Amino acid sequence: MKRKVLSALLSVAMVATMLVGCGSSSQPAAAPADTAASAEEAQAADAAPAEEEAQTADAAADGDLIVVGYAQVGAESDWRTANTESFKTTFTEENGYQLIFDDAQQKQENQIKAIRSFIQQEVDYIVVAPVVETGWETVLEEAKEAGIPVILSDRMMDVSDESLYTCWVGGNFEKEGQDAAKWLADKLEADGRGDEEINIVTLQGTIGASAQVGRTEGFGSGMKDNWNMLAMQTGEFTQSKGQEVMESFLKQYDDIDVVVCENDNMAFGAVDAIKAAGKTCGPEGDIIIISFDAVSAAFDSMIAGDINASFECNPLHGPRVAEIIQKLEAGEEVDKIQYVDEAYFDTTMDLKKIQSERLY
Ligand code: GYE
Repeated sequence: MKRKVLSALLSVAMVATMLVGCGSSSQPAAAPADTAASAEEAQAADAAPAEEEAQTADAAADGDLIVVGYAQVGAESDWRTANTESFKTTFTEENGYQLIFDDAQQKQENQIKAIRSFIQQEVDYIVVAPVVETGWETVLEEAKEAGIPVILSDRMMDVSDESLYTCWVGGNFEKEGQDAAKWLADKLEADGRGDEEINIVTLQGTIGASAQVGRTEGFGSGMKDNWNMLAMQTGEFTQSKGQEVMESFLKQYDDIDVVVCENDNMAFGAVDAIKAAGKTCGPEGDIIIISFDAVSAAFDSMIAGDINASFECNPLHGPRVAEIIQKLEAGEEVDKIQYVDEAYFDTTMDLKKIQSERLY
């Protein structure tokens, strides 16, 4: 563990200073160089698989692995599963890391507990995909006090003091919402329905999550005068809750034209509810389904003719966060806010081909 090595070096230096009297200052800057060397070793290990195990064991024994605590949201969706997988396959011992993974089951209090436990374990870096945007100041202060950098990934935090985290990497949720509204306007126009009254319902994500806030606001900003948002309710980003909320929307409104689902899994639930109610959806059906994430199962659903379009949100943040950590280890600057480029997919495209080339 780098922090322990560092504090051991500091204690040795302090004792030495005390023995020789005052004057010389300690040089703890040696520690990051050690870690950079271990990262190179890890890369070399990648290149020479035969030596890999021995080197990893050495790194572990020397305490040279970079210890990363990841406070993950939960396991609520396909997107989340792909995101967890991305971290678990990136932050391996072979790559020079020890990953401490925590699944907060979509509860902020669990994430706060996880962060506190990472601080107690003196990890080198804390990575958080915050369930919601607000309420993080106290625990981030504690991490700062302990000198542990906090990297945000996926969802954002809304904190008064931005120096409480090192940087953030993720999708541009507001843009995704804007793109979805623009896609709908273009589609309605192309279908000759540009001037028609259009009734929309939205299955929102976890309220207060930046993925929910951004998508709701982004879509809202693209609403046309002849579009009515009949209702918006959270489906907690899960298929079962999405289905439940859609069932209740269908009971309340018999003239829904469009369902905006703030992730693919809620869209799968919505499709089930619509079919169970004897209605049709998708490109050949009565109700247009717009979704977000573009996970592989959403391609299946579009190919099956159930969902019209899915706006991509890339979950493969493991390598991106690793790159940030390597830069920090090398003493380099990192960009505070790092957006990932994203596209969208709809049933006018060659979805089978596109799906076969995607990683999630
Ligand atoms: O859209 C959803 C997941 O924060 C971008 O969280 C992420 C969202 C994603 O549960 O499927």
